[in-house]
Amino acid sequence: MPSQLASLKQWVDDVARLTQPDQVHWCDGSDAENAKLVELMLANGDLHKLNEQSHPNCYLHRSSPQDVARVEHLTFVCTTNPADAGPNNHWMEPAEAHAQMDALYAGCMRGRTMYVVPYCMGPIDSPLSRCGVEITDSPYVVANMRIMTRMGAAAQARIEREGKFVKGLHSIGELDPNRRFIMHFPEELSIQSFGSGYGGNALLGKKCHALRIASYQARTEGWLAEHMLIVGIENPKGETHYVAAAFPSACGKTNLAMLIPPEGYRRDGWKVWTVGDDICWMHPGADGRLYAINPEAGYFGVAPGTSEKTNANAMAMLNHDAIFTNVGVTADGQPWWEGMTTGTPAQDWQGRPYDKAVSPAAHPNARFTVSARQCPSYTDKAEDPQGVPLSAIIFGGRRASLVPLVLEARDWTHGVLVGASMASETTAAATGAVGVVRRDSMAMKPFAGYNFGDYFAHWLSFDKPGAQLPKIFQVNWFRKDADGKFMWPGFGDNLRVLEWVLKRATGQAGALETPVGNVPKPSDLNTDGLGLDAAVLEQLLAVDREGYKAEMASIGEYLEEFGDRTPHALKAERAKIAAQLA
Ligand code: GTP
Ligand code: SPV
Ligand code: MN
Repeated sequence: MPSQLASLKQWVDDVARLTQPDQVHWCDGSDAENAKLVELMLANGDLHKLNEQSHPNCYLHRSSPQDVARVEHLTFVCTTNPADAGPNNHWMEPAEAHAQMDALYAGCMRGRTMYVVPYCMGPIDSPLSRCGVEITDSPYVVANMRIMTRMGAAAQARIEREGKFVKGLHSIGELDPNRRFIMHFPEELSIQSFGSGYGGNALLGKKCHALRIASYQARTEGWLAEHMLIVGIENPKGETHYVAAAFPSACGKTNLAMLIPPEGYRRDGWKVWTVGDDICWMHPGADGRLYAINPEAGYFGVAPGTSEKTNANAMAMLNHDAIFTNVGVTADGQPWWEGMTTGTPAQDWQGRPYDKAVSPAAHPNARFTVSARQCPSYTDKAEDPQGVPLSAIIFGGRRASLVPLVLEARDWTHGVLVGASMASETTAAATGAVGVVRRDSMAMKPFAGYNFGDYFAHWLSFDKPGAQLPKIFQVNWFRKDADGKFMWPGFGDNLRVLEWVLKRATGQAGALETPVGNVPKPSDLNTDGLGLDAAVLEQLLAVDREGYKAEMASIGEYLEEFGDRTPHALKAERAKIAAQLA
């Protein structure tokens, strides 16, 4: 139903005048509305029905082959002062960006329906949640937003009560990579996206709102919007501790968030609870602890590599009511991707007969979209308006060498340096080269809506009298041996590392102190039943002093990139460690 809120009505009218749609549809989020959209998309080829017996209510979407990932080179943060966006972002002057976007939007929805999608990021009744409205001409985007956010009438009602919302305008345009931009105007709380239908470029509640705009808002309001999973670890005593972990795109958040404990741990009574798999909003509570909510309501997860062996919880949630984007299909219409242990692909992600020599069955960044509630390990705590208190924060990345399996920061300042210094190999989640090591502070390089120097200072500011901050750690599941094989088994066995992390956070485990942080001695980790070679474990936990001398020099250069905005305390912390290594 059209809104009575004047500012919302006015904006929708203005956008319709600019884009000239045939019709305007206000989304209520109902089942009936979704059924109509699915019918429309089956008819126009946006969706293909998958096998109803094995996968009821599941659909395949094949995107344009030129539109399969985020486009960081076309993503801009448009602040009045370029220094506020920082060297970590592409910047465009706001008036110029608006002129370019207006030219692209002019008449772009002729012959199309314009959907008005009110959404709430976070539980509808949480004071920590924030709302937005996305206008889009893509029914695929509407169907995804319905799964990924609290979308429809309830969100609209909250927006009308609050009178405040983030404005997101999206058109797929012609899906032409040369006419594509993802623009952010943090000072106006608005987003404008054109020319892509892919997740992070088009589902504006996700990276554009919940990270780029929200991180900017969070800085002025005293909280943090982060690219982190949130997971609860219940020990055999029945105590649950919550952990938030930042890993760059396609570096293991979804998998860690829904981890299945190894056999021995299960027998002893360990349980893992999923709160969120990609985004975490953290606010200091009255008791000084940090409380986290997952602003999303679904998972937009990487399909390749997901299997009964690596992530059985994900496999279980993908049997019904899911959208698959750019996966392969079997002859009987079941979704298929690399890493699956059963089935044979008949067609690849572009709908061609599968030929291993031509293309993998699934695009390396093929994705599934599914409601969070379908995950067997999902917990009601994810719906708690207060959020969950955090006991630890973990930073991690893909590092074939140098970075040990796990390392504990000495204090908050050191932890912020560890996060700021993160580096990781690039993945297929963004277009461009894969496997190149780059700095990716807090896994937020593509997502921070403002200057990283200011962002580091904001992180440091949480360390104040009365704060009961989580302990900070770093992990690396991706060390490789001389043959290029992963040295650590990963997945479920990562719980062995989380056990040490939580025992350290509560003062119950040993460690070896080194200049770069505290690492477990081999005997501090539970390796029962793992069958890991002692020499390999020793290598995984070793701190390579020579390697770290070079790393610290490189981190020093990196911190200089943000000039005066890099906090002095961070530079001093780095210098102290470099001196200890020398
Ligand atoms: P985004 O959704 O892009 O933010 O990615 P993510 O961080 O949620 O990554 P995800 O959990 O989807 O994992 C990405 C890829 O890494 C998948 O192919 C996984 O199978 C693989 N992976 C995840 N965890 C591990 C691990 O512990 N070890 C190894 N070797 N691979 C892993
Ligand atoms: C990521 O790239 O980090 C993702 C997928 O989680 S996207 O929604 O495209 O950002
Ligand atoms: Mn992500």
